[in-house]
Amino acid sequence: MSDDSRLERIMRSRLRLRERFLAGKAESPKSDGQPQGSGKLNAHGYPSLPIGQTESRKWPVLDLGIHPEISPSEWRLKVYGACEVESELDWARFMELEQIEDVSDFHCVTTWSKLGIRWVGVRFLDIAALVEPHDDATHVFIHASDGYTTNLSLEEALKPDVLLVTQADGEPLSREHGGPVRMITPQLYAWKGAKWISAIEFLTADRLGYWEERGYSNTARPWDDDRYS
Ligand SMILES: Nc1nc2c(c(=O)[nH]1)N[C@H]1C(S)=C(S)[C@@H](COP(=O)(O)O)O[C@H]1N2
Ligand SMILES: [Mo]
Repeated sequence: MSDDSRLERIMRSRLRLRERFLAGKAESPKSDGQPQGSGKLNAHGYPSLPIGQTESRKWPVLDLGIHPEISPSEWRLKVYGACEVESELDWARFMELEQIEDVSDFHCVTTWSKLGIRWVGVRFLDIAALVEPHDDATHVFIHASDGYTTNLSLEEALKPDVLLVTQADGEPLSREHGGPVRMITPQLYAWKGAKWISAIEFLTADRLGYWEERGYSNTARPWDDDRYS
């Protein structure tokens, strides 16, 4: 396939995914409806401190206790499942994708929130477009190098602030926070964002991840106090 037609297909896939995102937004009045919380409104018009959360100045480390040591040159991201083409990105290819700077908040279900982290990373949507997800793909299952997994509806994953980040507050993302690359999901509780991300799997039906199987909410909306199922 020529580079031109490949690019064209990625662009078309990107536009289709964007339509999916917009359609999903209209269908989820709960998350975009009556957000509960306090504090200044954030970029989405939501209170910066969701109901039941307290601001933390420090950024705590929370995980299963395994901190894989992965150098950027060793890091790989597999993208596969219900999609037209499969892909394996290395650091160099990842860095060629559009690098987004964004500021967003981080809400842990254990009630701390870290506000205003400055991130650099690549939009989930741009990575998804590379593999041209099938129209019947409804969810993504995220795999991490410590064995952790988490699941998201495709509509949530396609939100423009969902990034695979390599920097936080001007520094390379540290190993304990999931470096070299982790995902962030600012509009959901932070367990939906896998540290040490290793693979993105497109699914045609939902499949519960590590915490979702153990009683955490599948939808995980901080402004609905939507912590456990
Ligand atoms: N790979 C991996 N990602 C993970 C976890 C984990 O155990 N392993 N824990 C999740 C949980 S419960 C939270 S609150 C955040 C914590 O991220 P932090 O340690 O950078 O604060 O990472 C999420 N992502
Ligand atoms: Mo968490």
